[in-house]
Amino acid sequence: MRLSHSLVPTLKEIPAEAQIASHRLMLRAGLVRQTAAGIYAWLPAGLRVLTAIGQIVREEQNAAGAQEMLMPTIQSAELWRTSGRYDAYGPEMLRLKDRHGRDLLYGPTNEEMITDIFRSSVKSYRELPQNLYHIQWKFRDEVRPRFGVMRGREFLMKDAYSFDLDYEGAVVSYRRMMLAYMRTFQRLGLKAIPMAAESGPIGGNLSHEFIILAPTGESAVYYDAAFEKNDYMGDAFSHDSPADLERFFALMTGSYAATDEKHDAGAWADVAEKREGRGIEVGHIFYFGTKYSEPMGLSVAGPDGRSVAPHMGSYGIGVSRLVGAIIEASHDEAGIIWPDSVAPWRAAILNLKSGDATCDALCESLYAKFAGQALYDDRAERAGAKFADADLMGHPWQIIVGPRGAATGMVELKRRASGERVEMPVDAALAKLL
Ligand code: 5CA
Repeated sequence: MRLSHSLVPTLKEIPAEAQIASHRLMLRAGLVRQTAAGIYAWLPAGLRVLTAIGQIVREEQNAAGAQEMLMPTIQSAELWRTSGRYDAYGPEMLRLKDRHGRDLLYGPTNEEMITDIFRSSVKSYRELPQNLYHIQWKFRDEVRPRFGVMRGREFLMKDAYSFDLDYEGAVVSYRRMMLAYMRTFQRLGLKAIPMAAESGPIGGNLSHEFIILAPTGESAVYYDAAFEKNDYMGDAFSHDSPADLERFFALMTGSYAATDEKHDAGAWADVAEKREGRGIEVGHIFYFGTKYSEPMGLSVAGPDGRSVAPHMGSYGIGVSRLVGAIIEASHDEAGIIWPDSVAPWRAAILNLKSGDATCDALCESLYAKFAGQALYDDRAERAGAKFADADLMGHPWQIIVGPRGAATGMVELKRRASGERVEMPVDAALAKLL
């Protein structure tokens, strides 16, 4: 993208309405604009990040054997009455009426809908287990939407739903998702801690939240220092081996974490080294057994011919929240520091003298080689403004092209995370980045 003709409205001044770093930086870097309380438009740079995160989530869900589908945002109230949640959900649910006076709602989650779809087509235990997911917008009419996309009213969630014949099978599905989650967060450049959780209105009795550590996180978190080692990830565990998954789960739940230091004093007794930090919840998984399958009449023929209600789980990741969470975990005074895996562009090309024939030609040839993976700052701005915007936008690499170097085919390569700048021939810079 050429910055001169792009909608990347960066701001020098600090937006007064934003209380936390990620919200300020998302507005200042031109990623989003608020269109109503807790509702955001994703501008081109922001959408590229959201898409990159969604893609990593998708790849890890697929690797764990989950099938992608897409369910609608608008749901019928009738469906939610069959589970009893239409009345139970409360004012967080956005209720609508169509022209015939029928009650509809904008989905806050999809347990009922997937149960209904599954019920109409799956008849035998031989078709189990299955796991289905989608990445779709949700609406929750939060009392206090705040912190930008971290607590929005409309937000993008990946939600997956597992169906197993029995409890033992459901536990394997649950552990498989936990492994997929840890790999997902690792690829996003985040340290995540699975923390046993209350399951709340979604229901069930086996539930974990995934908390990522960020100094400005919403809640305090106390955790075993063992979580800081990420060496349990790698390829040491397979999604296909129940024994591996059991070992992995034991490792994950063998260390303790809680948002309340006083909670469960006994559990802390075994913790060698207790750490204290701040955290942001980026995912939440639940096993809830037959909570939906039974009242909604989902049953399959079991091995002995008798019908059984499948055991279910649901697994959420806050895809749009992750954009803010990653920034909370990775920024400095100058701006965002995108991990390579989710950056909107791999590099920015900074033309320090737009209009100079040598600089322009070198930048154009570089830009062409990146095939869409670079943002070209071709604006008629002074160098200082380009440096500031590139730091603010957080591109992992900056390729700085000035008239003196360009004359001899030299550019400067800056790594945003370390601030290190090295002068090198243009081909060497390309070889390093492509
Ligand atoms: N049905 C289950 C799992 S699919 C569910 O809805 N779980 S949840 O309520 O915990 O939401 C899943 C994830 O969505 C959360 O971990 C959080 O990361 C994200 N999320 C929830 N509410 C919001 C919100 N208001 N704004 C942004 N992200 C949110």
